[in-house]
Amino acid sequence: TKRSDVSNSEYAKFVSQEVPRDEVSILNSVFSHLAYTFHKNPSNTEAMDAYNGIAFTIRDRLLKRLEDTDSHFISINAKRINYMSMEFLIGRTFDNAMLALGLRKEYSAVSNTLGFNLEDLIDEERDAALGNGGLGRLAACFVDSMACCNYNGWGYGLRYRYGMFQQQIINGYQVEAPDCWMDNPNPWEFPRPEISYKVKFYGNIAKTPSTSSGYTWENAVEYDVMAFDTPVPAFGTKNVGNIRLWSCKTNDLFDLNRFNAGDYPGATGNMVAADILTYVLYPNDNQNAGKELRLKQEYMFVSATIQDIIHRFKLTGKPWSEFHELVAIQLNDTHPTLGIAELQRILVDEEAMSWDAAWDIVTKSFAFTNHTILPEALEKWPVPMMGKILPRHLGIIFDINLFFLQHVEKSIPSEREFLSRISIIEESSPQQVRMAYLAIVGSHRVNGVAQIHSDIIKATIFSEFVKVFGSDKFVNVTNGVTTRRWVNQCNPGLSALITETVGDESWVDDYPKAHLLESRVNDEDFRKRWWDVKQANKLRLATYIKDTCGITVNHDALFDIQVKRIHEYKRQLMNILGVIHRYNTLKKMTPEQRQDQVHRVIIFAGKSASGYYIAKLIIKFINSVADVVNNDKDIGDVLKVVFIPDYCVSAAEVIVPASDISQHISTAGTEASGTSNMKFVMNGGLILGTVDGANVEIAEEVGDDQIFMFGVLAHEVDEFRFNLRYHPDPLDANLQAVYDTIKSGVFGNPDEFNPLVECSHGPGDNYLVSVDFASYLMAQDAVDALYKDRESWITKSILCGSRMGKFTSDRSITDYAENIWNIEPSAVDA
Ligand code: Z16
Repeated sequence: TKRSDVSNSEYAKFVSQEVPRDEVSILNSVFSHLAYTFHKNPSNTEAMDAYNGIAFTIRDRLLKRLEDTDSHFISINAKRINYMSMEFLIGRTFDNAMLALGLRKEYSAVSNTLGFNLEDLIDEERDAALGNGGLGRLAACFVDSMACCNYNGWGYGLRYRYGMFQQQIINGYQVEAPDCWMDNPNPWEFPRPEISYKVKFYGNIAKTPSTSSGYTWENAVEYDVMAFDTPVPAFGTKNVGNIRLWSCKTNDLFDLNRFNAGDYPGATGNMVAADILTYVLYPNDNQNAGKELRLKQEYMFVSATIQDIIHRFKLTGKPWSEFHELVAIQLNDTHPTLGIAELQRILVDEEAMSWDAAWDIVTKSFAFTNHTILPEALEKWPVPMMGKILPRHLGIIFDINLFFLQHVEKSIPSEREFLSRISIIEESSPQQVRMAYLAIVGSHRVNGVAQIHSDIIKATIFSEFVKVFGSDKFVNVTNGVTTRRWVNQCNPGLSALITETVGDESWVDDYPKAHLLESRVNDEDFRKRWWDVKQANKLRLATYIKDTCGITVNHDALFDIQVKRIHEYKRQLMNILGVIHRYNTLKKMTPEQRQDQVHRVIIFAGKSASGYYIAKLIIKFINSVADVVNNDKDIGDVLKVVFIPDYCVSAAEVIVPASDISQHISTAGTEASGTSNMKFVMNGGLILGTVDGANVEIAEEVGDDQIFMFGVLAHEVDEFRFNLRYHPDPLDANLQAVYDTIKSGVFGNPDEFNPLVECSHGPGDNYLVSVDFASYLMAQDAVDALYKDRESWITKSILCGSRMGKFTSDRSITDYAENIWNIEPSAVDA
């Protein structure tokens, strides 16, 4: 009773206080953290200390809001969205949080008082790089939008000790180094040791009458998995989001007896086995490596998350029949699909529910997002591997499949062939579990991430399931990006222009308002300032390039940027072959003619999966070409080629606002959506792209005239592939000339690069580089021509920037809320 007295009186008064927002109070709280959290005083405070001291005061403010948000949603019994993702590519939080709290000016003054520039302190923060690329960054944008739009949404993921590797470029080659992002204190996470669950692996299944299902999972190895919470600051609301990341507890796995006997490896063996589960993020984007440790990661993640969701549900005291009214679970790709089997297992084995009642709850709660049709990316797990690690889940998956196939047989009279095509179990040797099929069967909605992609999955990889479940189960939710980070934070110059035009900052969380920019397209003064903002951002990037690569580039040149994961389907190879063509063309000109050409800086950045041989060779090739071009006295400033190492979220924040043109040139039908395309256009860059992914919808929004599009269409790709194999056309003369240059040895040993020649023409040309090359060069010529006409260029840039309202992730999240989750927003302070 004493404890509850306290919470009713003094404590209640304490927590109801607003956290002070004035400069003096903030400064005092910074002093307090410097002194009592970090053992520092102003005379021995270095930049890192200042960052930490300040960040911890923001941490305090975020935690208060997180608690308020949570109590609010609990008090109104709000349905919770659980966004399950193996990846959250968050990047930095500091600047984002200051902007969200509306305290950036105050913190800037406080930094100055401590003797630092706020910008320098911002650079002290390490990126949280718990993701590979688009999929992980999308998850981070979605949690931002859920919070910002006042939805009750949490992200669930894994707390990897090592995130996406750091990329070094040594002698032109990618070299990977571990991402030791936990070496410094992390102000943005809250360890929650009291929130922990047991997760089991291995063992065997026993038939027992003691459970309602008749099965128990015995002799398993057990680990304790604990939560770490990462609050997600939201702009324009007091709601704060949360990403709950899991990690193993290892301390009680230390074997003191072995230690005392001098067996040190033996003493720590179990600790290591538990720790290693979340050691490292698998660095594959759109590629499935099929490693046993990855399966264990997926299960550990899924099991802790489902237990946590159930725990929270039970606190409401509601009956199981209302589970799906309080819980939605979104699967970000197939990586968390075991969650379906895990929830079914807990309900039938531990909660004594009948199979059918449990399955009804499962399918009403889960929904599945597909992000790719590339066959090498689709997850399949060998049945023997799954049987060893997760024996009960394998049994449940076989049962799910049995009931599913029985249902199909009854509802559509079908031959064996049809059944084996849609079976969750592939009859290969060994058999494989097709995770996407399990995700479809266990979900009530399946969505693609751009209209063209959603259409393609219904017509191709999932067409049989459309026959079984009907078309309505398959929907589209076009991706989006958060305008908080990708406009307001990364481009202060542009943000000031939008704010001035709109009249206030409301566009930051109501992005369609940016369309007002269009009304100023003929205003001379505005046009000049628009151009100046771009030039200033290009200067900022030029400085970054100088610092990271040692290359001097002229910021008056056209900045042509392709930054994304290195992958054959994204066709960085076509880009660099085009650069060689440009180089050849320039070399043939007189110096006067050359100076007349549009000057270009071609910028690449991106990581290759560590085991992806061709992608790594493409990086080396780009660097070899860059070396030659950049050191050619004839060429000078007319053409520069740059490969920026270690592309990451914080690098993107410098790169994206600085493009004149960015390239999104995947073979039609291969890029599910793309999201950087949206960021570039929001920041006033034009795009050069194929008719693929979200490029299609961007063109619809900004107008066909505003975008440079080229290349074959998705429905033509198969035929072109066939022709390359069996009836090849003669090789394009320009491409032949490029190959001749490579073979002459100017870029180094031509034998080394021969695999790239072989995979860009003829039967090896899977991604139709040779087919699209001519139209690509024509589109590039059109880019040059327009850039010479500066006034037309500025007009297009403004029109693009003003028409991107659709691509805020707030719209994506609202689509999910209305069409899949069936939830309403609710603000904590409303
Ligand atoms: C990924 O980043 C994507 C798909 C996938 O299956 C796996 C990973 Cl790690 C990307 C898509 O390639 C991209 O087109 C899309 O924009 C992004 O996911 C977000 O949907």
